[in-house]
Amino acid sequence: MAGIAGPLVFSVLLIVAVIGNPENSKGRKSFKGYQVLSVRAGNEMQLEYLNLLQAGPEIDFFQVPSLAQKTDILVPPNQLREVKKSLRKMKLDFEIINEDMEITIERERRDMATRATGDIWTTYLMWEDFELWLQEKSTNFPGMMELKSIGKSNEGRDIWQVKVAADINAPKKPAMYIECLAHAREWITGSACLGTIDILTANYGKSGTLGQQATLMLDKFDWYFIPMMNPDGYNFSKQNRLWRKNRRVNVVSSCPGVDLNRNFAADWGGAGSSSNWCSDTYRGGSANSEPEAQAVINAVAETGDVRSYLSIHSYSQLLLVPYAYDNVKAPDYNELKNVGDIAMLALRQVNGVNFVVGHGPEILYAASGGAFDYFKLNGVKYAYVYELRPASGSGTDGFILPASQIDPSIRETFASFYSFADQIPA
Ligand code: 0X9
Ligand code: ZN
Repeated sequence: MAGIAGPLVFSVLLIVAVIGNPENSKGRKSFKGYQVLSVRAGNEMQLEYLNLLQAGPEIDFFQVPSLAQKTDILVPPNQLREVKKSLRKMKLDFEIINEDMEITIERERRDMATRATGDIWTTYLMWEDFELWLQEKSTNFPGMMELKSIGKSNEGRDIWQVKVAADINAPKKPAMYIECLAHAREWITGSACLGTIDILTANYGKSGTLGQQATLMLDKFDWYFIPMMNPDGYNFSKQNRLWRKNRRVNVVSSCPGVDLNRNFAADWGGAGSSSNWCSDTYRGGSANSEPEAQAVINAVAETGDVRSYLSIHSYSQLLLVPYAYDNVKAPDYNELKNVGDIAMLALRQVNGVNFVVGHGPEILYAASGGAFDYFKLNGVKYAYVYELRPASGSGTDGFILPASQIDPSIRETFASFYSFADQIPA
């Protein structure tokens, strides 16, 4: 314990430190001088230290600390020296994978300014434009698409559900669900939902590969999308590009937000979640406490006969097979793993991008309260989590996926959705 004492004191200091939140001229949070360190924990003591660091309010963990993989952490400039010193003291190997996060964010902003607004294939649509796109698309495809508000967020925004069907007025078919943007900063996931809606509506009944795929998908199933599960957080990510949680106001702390992927009643309060409001994995006051989670739970229950629930996240290039909440595999794990392997083969065939398939707690970390575990526990057989591009530890910019990768990312993800539709019995 003596070895951990110094860093421990430092962690406590971190928790109590009052740290400014510098904003640039546009009211956006500035990440000037923030560095991303990629840290590898090799033993339990080092892991415990990372967990302590994570409890502090100002260090942003891009992954939950784990012995299974590297953890990328975002450190503000005024703590860099101390953090690096304490990591060295704990003999924790680390590598600086981003020298200044503000430069990365600024680059993205400049790049997006040069792109046509409203084109989901070449740019990220922010909250207003995202809603507008959904509304316009459903107006253009009234026979195939139904846009429905399934509830309101904490700040009163609609949580939209999009149903895409071969014939919207025909009797119901078995349902496939795809959920995106539970985590605000994972912008590419919103593109994956919108892109899939776009491909399905544009290609149903047509020839060519996409035509054949869209036709099989819609002849066999009805498709339901929750394209933006966390509209408040997503809207806020304009001001703070690395925001993750929703925007629930807390009465006893100045840290808002609940992690929606820790809030569901799937071993709620268990591994990989925090009771600390300021943590990025704060689980909320009780299971299913968040209106965004409730809306999705009710919508899925109302739809009924749901065959698959795909939670789309980023980043790391993974497909996670349930359960995530603990070191326990679903009884049909092997079957789901095989189906997932084939889907990721289809994904890889598009652009050669490799996704690793496996059990979350083994290849990533245990995480309770996740939406996909909740639906798996409640009778949806094919429940998975995607972690889209980029790969972790690849020296890239993590959540800030260049807009030039939206198009290829949508296409490869779509190919895997087709493969799931092809393999899953109707
Ligand atoms: O931590 C999460 O909620 C997901 N990762 S993310 O970086 N997008 O936040 C992973 C959820 C599923 N997790 C595991 N099976 N460990
Ligand atoms: Zn996520």
